[in-house]
Amino acid sequence: MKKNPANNIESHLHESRVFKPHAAFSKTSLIRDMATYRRLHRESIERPQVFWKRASGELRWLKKWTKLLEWKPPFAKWFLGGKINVSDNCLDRHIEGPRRNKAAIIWEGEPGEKRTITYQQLHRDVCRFANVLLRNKIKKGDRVIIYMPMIPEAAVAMLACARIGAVHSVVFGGFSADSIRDRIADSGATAVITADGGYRRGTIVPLKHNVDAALKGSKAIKRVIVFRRAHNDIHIEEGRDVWWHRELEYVDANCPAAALDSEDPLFILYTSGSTGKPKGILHTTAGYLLGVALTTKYVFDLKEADVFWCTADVGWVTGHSYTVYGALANGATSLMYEGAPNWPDPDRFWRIIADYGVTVFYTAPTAIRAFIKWGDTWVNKHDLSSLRLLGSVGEPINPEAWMWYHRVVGASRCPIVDTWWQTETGSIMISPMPGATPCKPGTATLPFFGVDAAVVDDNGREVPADVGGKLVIRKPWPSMLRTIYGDKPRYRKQYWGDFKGWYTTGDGARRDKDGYFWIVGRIDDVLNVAGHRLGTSEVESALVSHESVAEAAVVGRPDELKGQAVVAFVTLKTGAKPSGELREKIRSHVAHSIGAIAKPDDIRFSEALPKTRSGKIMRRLLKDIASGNSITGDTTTLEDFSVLTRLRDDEA
Ligand code: 7RM
Repeated sequence: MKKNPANNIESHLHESRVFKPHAAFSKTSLIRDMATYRRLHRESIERPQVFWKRASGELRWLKKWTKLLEWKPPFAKWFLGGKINVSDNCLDRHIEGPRRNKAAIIWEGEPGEKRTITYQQLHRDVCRFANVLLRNKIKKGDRVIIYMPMIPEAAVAMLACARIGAVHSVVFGGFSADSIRDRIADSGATAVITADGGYRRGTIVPLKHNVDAALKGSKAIKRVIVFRRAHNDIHIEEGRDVWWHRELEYVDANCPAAALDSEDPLFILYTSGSTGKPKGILHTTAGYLLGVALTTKYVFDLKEADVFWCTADVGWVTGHSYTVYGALANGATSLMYEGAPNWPDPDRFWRIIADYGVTVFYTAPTAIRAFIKWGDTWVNKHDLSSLRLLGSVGEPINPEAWMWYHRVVGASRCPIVDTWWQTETGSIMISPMPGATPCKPGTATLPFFGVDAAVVDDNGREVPADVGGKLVIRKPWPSMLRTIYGDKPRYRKQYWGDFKGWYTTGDGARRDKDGYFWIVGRIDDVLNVAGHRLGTSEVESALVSHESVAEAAVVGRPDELKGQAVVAFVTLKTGAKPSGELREKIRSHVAHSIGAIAKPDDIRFSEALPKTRSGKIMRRLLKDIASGNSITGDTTTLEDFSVLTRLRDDEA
């Protein structure tokens, strides 16, 4: 254990397993060794002009940029003077060559329909739908809400907005009417693109119905365009609502991509703030596109024949950056699946991988922990030998889950890229290079090109190895957020308020002796036990490494003696039964693996944990429950409200 004079976050978990990339993988990869990675990373930081001039040459510019960066902290502009179009880069330039008839999107609906859409077809669909937007008086700069199921038309709608310069704001299809209403109000949107319904766990999600409820009593939305997906009964408001397929009858497929400014807004995506109203994260055109294009290429080591499956919904930033923009900018084949991973059975994902020969699979730790819970048999039933690379994003991946993913899904053959980034960063910031970086279970390893990441104490000094602190980014990067839509003061304060000119991520981290970054949890969630500051992820990883534990979340509860007591919410694997004895065993297991200081004072068994739709555990809500307080703050991003009610009923 390290001394802790500067009130830093302590680290108790030490992982010694190292997995080097297999020679066969490295041989054909873009970055084959650490020397190459380090040389390029150094160049990107020390000679950004050289690095970004070369990198930006991978995009098609309608007019070349003249100035790389204008940095008036905290406001950045990248690639000034350039004209470019995201949809042109994702579509038009591919159809001029051999990718014309390559699959751009392979889609499977939850009920089982299959569609393959080539680049040429997607281009045509996007052009026609862009003309539908124009016909409906949606123009450059207008904000458009997209509230769709995971169907190719969600991508078509996004790309069509991008084509004409309209600013999309995708609202996750699982969100309620309230969330839509808030986002319309905040963004000043004038149009909504939706579907009648979508499928989730065998039932129809009534999307159009939710939109109607959201629009009640408001005149802000002039047009609702409805795609027919589920054929459920819906109401059409004359003068406001139109059918997607009917509109297509009036347009042709000729729609030149608008020459947009590098800094023209591309989209707003709302993320829940810890309190109060959601924040509209604003991304612009050229820098964002370059960030996602470059990270997709290098982190997933893309090959022309890959079938790339990022399981994230397009309502989440990962869906924007990797399912849609990053994949298509690279001319890759992107797989989209509409429904739940356990519908009709817990092997749906593995079935899809086998059916389509998925080569690169990118998912979240929350899903991986669910797969573990459901059992290996579901995975082993299928031939997953097409897989060559696995990815993880969204939370720290517990070493236990990493090992399972590696062994059971990857057959000990596939590298795993644990990618750290945020809605705000736009693209992956910290990740292994799969052909070069030796991996350790639980760390996102090293920064991507152009990323100057550091772990610092409250005075902004870098902390020594294995001491925790705040994760900051010390230089602007092309795909960074530009502001919080309509709230510059909040943007300045939230992200740039701690250290002058440095971006505060809000995450706690430590670096090990090899310089690898280990995310220890959100700074706001750090526990303070008898003067020791502990990140949540190490304690949770210790819990998850117990054979009966599927998932865990730890929070602090005020304690007179210790400042905070550690309360662990634990869900058990199928077959394990809650008991006093098991509780004691788990407590000792934690004490044994990371030390007595982290031993939970209290373990609460629960069937589920409160999560966001993207699978992140909402510890803030558990904190309220653990302390016996009423729940405060925003709960609109909560996946399943009944989880909270059940957790509270357990208290009674
Ligand atoms: C892409 C995304 C961002 C927050 C971030 C972290 C956590 C994401 C990892 C991770 C550890 C990772 N955007 N996070 N990836 N923590 N290791 N590989 O998730 O805006 O929704 O969330 O997610 O706390 O700050 S997000």
